[in-house]
Amino acid sequence: MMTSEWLSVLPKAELHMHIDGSLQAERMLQLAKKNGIDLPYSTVEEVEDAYQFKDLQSFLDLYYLGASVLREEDDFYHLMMDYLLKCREDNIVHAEIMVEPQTYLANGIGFDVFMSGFKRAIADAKSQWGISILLILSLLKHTTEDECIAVLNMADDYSDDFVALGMASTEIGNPPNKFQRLYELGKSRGYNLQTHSGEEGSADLIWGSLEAMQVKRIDHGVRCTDDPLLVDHLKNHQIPLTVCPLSNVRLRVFDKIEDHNIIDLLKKDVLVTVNSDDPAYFGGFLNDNYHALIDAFDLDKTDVLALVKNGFRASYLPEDRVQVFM
Ligand code: ES4
Ligand code: ZN
Repeated sequence: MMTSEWLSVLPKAELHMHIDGSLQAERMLQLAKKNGIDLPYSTVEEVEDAYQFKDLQSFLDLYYLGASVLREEDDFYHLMMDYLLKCREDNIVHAEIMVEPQTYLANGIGFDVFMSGFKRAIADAKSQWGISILLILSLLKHTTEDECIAVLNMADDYSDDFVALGMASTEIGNPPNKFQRLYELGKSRGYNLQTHSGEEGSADLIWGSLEAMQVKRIDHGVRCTDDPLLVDHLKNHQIPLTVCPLSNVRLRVFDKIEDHNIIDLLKKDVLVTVNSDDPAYFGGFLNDNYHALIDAFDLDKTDVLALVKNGFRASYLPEDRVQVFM
């Protein structure tokens, strides 16, 4: 019998989590009030009622609105600490967290403000209970390549704090070749390369991400199943997909969790991992995502362990650290 106790004590990794997507309704309302930001909601219920998304864009509009309440160093500290406390609850022992500077820069907030808050929270969590955290510099596909390069340059002062360069936001209309130069620069500066791809967009965009952006890890990637040759390629090269089951249902990539293809991909030996994406918006943190899959596909412990181990194998941890969890 697989109990939720068994799942919750199992050490896990999370590789696809946007820090702004972990901003919970209560914290959002508290920060809006403190910072004098007008939001179209005044109660937790009103915030959560607004989270009915018809596609990626309808989500992104509310996601950037939510993040607009973050202003001071302490706000970023609390945002990060709230998520790290959730990690402790879910027994996430290693997390690779996406930070999106462009969202904050647009509100007039500099790297020094948000990075100090994030780093202070991470240092506190490390000293209080011990957790492994890596940060991913995530740029936004709906902005220009020149803007992204400017932010990559600003991040030079924090290059020791970011393990990888990634991209999120709107993939349709913003194809991989738009960012070829950005990724060449990222590679030359030693970042691991990843990107969101094949969430709403087609398998072609995943091929483009592998070729034009030279990425070695794909966020989402679930549309790969439209192209069997691509599925073979992902399997043969063990290119990780950081899959987000509840997100995919909430953003209508799949109608219902039973239609999700992650278990088919797992059985085909594609390196799929389970993640929460934007847990405050999509109705669940990491363990909720595992539980949704366990219930929908009647998974046994062997299946769950395979998914959990994939989370470590697909991580940017050095091989000797990965082995600890095999
Ligand atoms: C995102 Cl689910 C998703 N897709 C693309 N960009 C994003 N940013 C935050 N969540
Ligand atoms: Zn994402």
